[in-house]
Amino acid sequence: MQDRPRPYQGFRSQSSSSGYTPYGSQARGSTYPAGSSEMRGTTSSGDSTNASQARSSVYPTGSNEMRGTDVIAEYLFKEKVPYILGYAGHGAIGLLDGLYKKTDRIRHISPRIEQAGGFMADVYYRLTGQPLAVYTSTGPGPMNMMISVANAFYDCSAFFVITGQVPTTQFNTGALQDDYRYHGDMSSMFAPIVKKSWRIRKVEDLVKALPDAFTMMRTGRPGPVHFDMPYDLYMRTAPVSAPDPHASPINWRTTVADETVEKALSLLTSAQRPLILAGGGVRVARAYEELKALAEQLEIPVYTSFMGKSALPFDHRLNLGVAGVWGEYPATEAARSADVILAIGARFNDLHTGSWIPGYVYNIPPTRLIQVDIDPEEIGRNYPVEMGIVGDAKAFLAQAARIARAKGNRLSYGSPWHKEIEGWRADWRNFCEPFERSSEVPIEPRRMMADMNKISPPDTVMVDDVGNCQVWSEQYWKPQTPGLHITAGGFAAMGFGVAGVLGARLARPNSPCVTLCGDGSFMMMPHVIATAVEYNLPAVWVLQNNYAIGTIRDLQRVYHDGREIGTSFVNESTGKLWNPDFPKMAEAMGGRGIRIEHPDQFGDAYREAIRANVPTLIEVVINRDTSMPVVGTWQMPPIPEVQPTFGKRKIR
Ligand SMILES: Cc1ncc(C[n+]2csc(CCOP(=O)(O)OP(=O)(O)O)c2C)c(N)n1
Ligand SMILES: [Mg+2]
Repeated sequence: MQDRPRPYQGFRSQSSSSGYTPYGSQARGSTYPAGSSEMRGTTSSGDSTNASQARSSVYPTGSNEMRGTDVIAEYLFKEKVPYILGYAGHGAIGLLDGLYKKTDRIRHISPRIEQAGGFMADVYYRLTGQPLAVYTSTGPGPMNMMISVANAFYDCSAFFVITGQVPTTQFNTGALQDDYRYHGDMSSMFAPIVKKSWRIRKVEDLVKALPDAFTMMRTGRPGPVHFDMPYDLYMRTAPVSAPDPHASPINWRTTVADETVEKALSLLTSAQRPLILAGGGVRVARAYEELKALAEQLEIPVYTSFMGKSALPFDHRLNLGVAGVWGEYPATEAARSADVILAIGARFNDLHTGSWIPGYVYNIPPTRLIQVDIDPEEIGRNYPVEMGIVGDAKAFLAQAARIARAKGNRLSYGSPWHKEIEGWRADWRNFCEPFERSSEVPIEPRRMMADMNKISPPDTVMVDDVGNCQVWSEQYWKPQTPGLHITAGGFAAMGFGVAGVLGARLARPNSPCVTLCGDGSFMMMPHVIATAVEYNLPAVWVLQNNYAIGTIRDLQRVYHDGREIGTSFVNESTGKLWNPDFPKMAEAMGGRGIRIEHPDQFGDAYREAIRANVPTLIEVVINRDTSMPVVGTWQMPPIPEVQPTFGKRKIR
């Protein structure tokens, strides 16, 4: 038994003595040579140039060897992975062969571009905690996938990515899609956007790599993992069987010392203006109940980062909403006024903190920060900490709630701090409400958001796309059920919501799944409507048409004195704003589409879209000049930062 194929050898020497014949029957025959001990079923003694004989020798019966593809398929079954998403190419058909006639055990979905499959898997994980498998062919396929992998990595979501590579016998040859000039491989390219990438170089490698990869993906701070898989290995065999998932997964949900928690709690409860910050880590850990229990026990108000939105139901009496540049005023005002903050799983990025400039969102110090994170690297990264605690959000919150209960730690509801906060809530409500009743044409975005909040059932999953559309969701979407708001806060790839909403539908087939997207972001992934129709995945795309990549246009208006270029959709010959006919696009792909120009039409259209349960696009022509209220700031260095348009900077 030859351990591994000999690179650069066998293939060439057997296909042609005088030269190298990468394609055609000779090459194919020589890849599965009669009598080779590498391949399953070596009994054929036929002419190696006969393609049909060569092919038949790859699928023998009665062998105790397994093809690489079968090892992978069997392992995915053992992990109970319900879906595999991807886009075929010559470097993936070997993988697909392992799933042939097995799609009753794992459903195969082929979106119209690799990236869409990644976004779907990302959202699926965020809703279920179950990683899906995602595959591509070689070369451009993996690179098309990369944006969605990065998007998941930045937001601590996870899926298993397997991308094709030239066969082990063709490295460094210049074979189709071989990165031979750098002798590169996809592992090098994926390295900064996955938790780990494995260079699989023989079938046997899969036996250890698969369980390791699945454990790593879900352990600690989750993230995607990647296999760089030379495509011959799908069809090659080895005397192995599919591994079992690790029997005793690593327990990282360990608690910290009780004394540490007690100290943190006493700091918090002896404060005048304490707050709890729920970051994305609370959502990743699904620590909703634990968060609620601790907040209610302590009677301490909770606010969130954008990634943490929906950690508590919007109407929970202790929930202040999101803080940040485009956050909600009560949360932002409270954050800059607090004297002690207990932050759980938050990264303190620029959009959340007002570019770290004191007084817009934070005053740390003097505000004292207790920062809990599963990743020690995050602690103290952007602000000094009074206490840094390495721990899992769920474990920590449960432990803290237990200790607080035992000690009877609590602030009394109705304290001066609570009263102050009530005042800020009222100020914000008074500011927002008139917009929510607006009958302006083109439509005021807050009016349509208010209608969506009224009409959406409590189990609606909202997947934001990226842009102003996302920010309208940040400030005005009201998640009723914990965990059902999803946004791309880290890498923020446009198209995430447009495609990701189908992943939501896979995860929650009985819930309305909605994305709020822009005309820019929709046009990055419009084909997803075809996928929705193809696989019967009804979703609702609420497309805010402002004939612009609005966020960026706004930045030009604010930071570049209105010098707009490259940010509006204009027909060059007419000079007029232009976009395609979005409803017609949806209809051409088998979905439904409707254009809404008057606010009074929106509610009925949205209600019907949710009821009808068919893929539906609602284009809403919004006022493109409505400014996003700024409650913090976001600086574009070196230009000085803008001032809030609601509330003001407060340096303590
Ligand atoms: C793939 C990608 N390209 C560019 C950007 C930069 N970007 C962030 S928001 C945005 C505008 C999005 O436009 P649209 O979807 O129409 O939303 P709007 O801001 O108009 O609501 C752009 C270009 C990005 N985040 N992702
Ligand atoms: Mg737009």
